[in-house]
Formats: sequence, C-alpha cells, structure tokens
Amino acid sequence: MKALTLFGILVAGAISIGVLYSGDSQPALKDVFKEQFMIGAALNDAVVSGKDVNAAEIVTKHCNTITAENVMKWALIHPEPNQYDFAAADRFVEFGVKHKMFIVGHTLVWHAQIPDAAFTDNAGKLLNREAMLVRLKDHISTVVGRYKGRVKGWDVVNEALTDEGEFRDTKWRQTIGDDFVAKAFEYAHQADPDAELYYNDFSLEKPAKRDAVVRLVKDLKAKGLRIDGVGIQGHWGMDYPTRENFDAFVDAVAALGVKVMVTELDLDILPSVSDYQGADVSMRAELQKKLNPFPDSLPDSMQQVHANRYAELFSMLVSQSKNINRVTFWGVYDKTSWLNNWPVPGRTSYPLLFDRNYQAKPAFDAIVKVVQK
Ligand code: 9MR
Repeated sequence: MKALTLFGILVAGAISIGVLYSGDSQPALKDVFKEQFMIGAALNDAVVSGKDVNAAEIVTKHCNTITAENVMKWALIHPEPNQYDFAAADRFVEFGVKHKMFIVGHTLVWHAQIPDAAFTDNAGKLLNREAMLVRLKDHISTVVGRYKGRVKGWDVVNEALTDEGEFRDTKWRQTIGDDFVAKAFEYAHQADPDAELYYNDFSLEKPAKRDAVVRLVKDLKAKGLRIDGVGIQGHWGMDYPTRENFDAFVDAVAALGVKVMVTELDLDILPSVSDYQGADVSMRAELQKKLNPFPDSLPDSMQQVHANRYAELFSMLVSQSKNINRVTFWGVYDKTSWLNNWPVPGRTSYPLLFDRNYQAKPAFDAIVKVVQK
C-alpha cells in the first residue's frame, strides 16, 4: 500500500513537471513569465517560411508574441512609390495567426530602411507637406488595412528623437514638419481602430530622451490621438541601463497611463567600439582581434558574466512588471542577431538566450531563476 502511494506521488509529480516543462527539461518562457509579461522575439523570413525549423521551434515553444524584424519596413513592403510587396509580411502574419500569437507590426514610419524615392516626386524633388502626407496616408492605410484584426499592435513611429531629446533631422521632418508623428498616429488609428499604437525608440532610459518621449506622448494625447504604449528597445549592455534610470523611465511613462514594452532586447558582451576610437590604422589587424575577442565560442566564465547581467536585467523588469506588458528579444538565437554585423561587420556576437546551435545558454536558466526564486 505504502509502495503504491509512493508510486502515485511519483507519477503525479512527473505529470505536473511534464505540464510545467511541456515535455522536456526546459520550461517555456511564456509560462515562466505568465504573471509578468508576454515574451516575444523578432522574426526574420527564414523562421516563418520554414527554412529555419529549429528557430521556429524555439519561438513556438517560448513566445506568445512576435515582431517582424524587417519585412514590414517601408523598403521591403513598399519598395517603389507605386509598388507594394506583401509576400514576406503575409508569411509573418500567417505564422503568428497559426500559432495564436500577439502580432506586432514594425514599423510604419522610420528614417532608415526607406528608399529615397519615397520622399521625392518623379523628377527627384523632395515632396511638399501635402504631397508627403498623401503618401504617408496611402502607406499606412494600405499596410495597416491589409492586416487589420490580425496585427494587434503597431510600432507607428520608430526613433524620431535624438539622445538629446530633440526631433531627429530626417526627411520626415523636412517634408511634413514635426507633426509627422501625430499624423502617423491619426492615420494608423483610422486604418484599424482596434489596433494598439506605439511609439518605439532606443536609449529612452537617458533622462533627456525620457523627458522628450513624455512630452511627445502628452502632446499626442492632448491632440486627442490614440497611443497605447511606449517601446523601449533594450539594446543593452553590461553596464547600462542603470536600474535607477530604467525605473525613472517606466514610472514616467506609466504615469501617463500608457503601457511600457521592452521591444528589442539583447545584451551585448563584446567590447565597445568607442573604447578603441582613434586607434592607429596600422594596427587594424590588432584592433580587429580586440573588437572580436571570441571568434569561435564564448568562454564559460564570460557566459556566466552574461548570465548574471541578464538575471540583473530581468529582476529589474520583473519588479516593474505591473507597468510592463511585453518583453521581446531582438532575434531568436545568436547566429542571426543583427549584432554580428553592427557596429562592426563580421564579429561573433553572443547577445541572446540561445546559442548558434539553438541550445539554451546559462542566461536562459538565469532569467528563469529570477521568478522561480
Ligand atoms: O535587425 C534589423 C537588421 O536586420 C537590419 O539590417 C537593420 C537595418 O537598420 O535593422 C535592424 O533592426 C533595427 C530595428 O528595426 C529598429 N531598432 C534598431 C534595430 C537594430 O538596428
């Protein structure tokens, strides 16, 4: 009898572990952080098209939200003024619908990854305000309209501010003026009244930029426009942001009654280029080595340093979770991260939770422990 009871306990234990760990030893991040925030990743076309099956498996197991890494940007979805190309964006949206994920569209208005021709007439002359507004409205109503009801949130405007808190000098500003931001939000809401609308930027934890984004959100609200959230990208490093700056940013945004999302999280462990600025050109080979110190693999000791910093960042995010509704990683695994090619091309970078062979890294266990403690 005793033996049977013990057996029963063991079986029940195994079943509950099985449920928690969904079939293998690794818990799904979307379950681990269920009480805190959604977990997402930015996807490239290989993931959704079936070319990168292992990456797709990671995403379907761990994520309940996805963002388009590139395929919805102007240059890709609207390559010529009179030509749209929806093939890749359609695949991305179908993937999200199939797996019942919260789909985020990125991004409607940005100064990068947009052809010059988007801002000019046939003769190559910069459009005036009226003509550019027509073009902006056409773009937004076409793209948002196509995915209405399926894409649940849009990064309407990306990176319109400088680190000093000014409007960045872009062709958007030169053609339309500073209210290009307000106009984009207005048109996006018209195109899908149910979609959530976000402003997205990096370094928002810096006080001058934080204050600028607060002004921006207040201004949009004062104009009666819908804005649901501010995305802080989260391309973070070993010593930034400070918890103090991050908390101040989250508190300031939450006080405006809008959500905070960490939209492009990765954690760079490679040396910063600015540490070597001004280095002698004759030392180029030497410099290459210094900037790319782990071309083959990351030593265990560094893995641990990276994992500890990830844990620190997640304890910061978890403690603010009542104001943060989504944490999205910028990529799925190290091999395809943008950081392999920025700010220096051809480095071997280690910013994500999964390594080049799709295996969970120490950083994965470290962030899980933050909530299991
Ligand atoms: O990850 C994207 C990379 O594949 C592109 O080459 C790059 C082009 O600028 O854009 C990257 O994504 C950016 C995102 O859209 C906005 N925030 C910064 C991201 C990293 O550059």
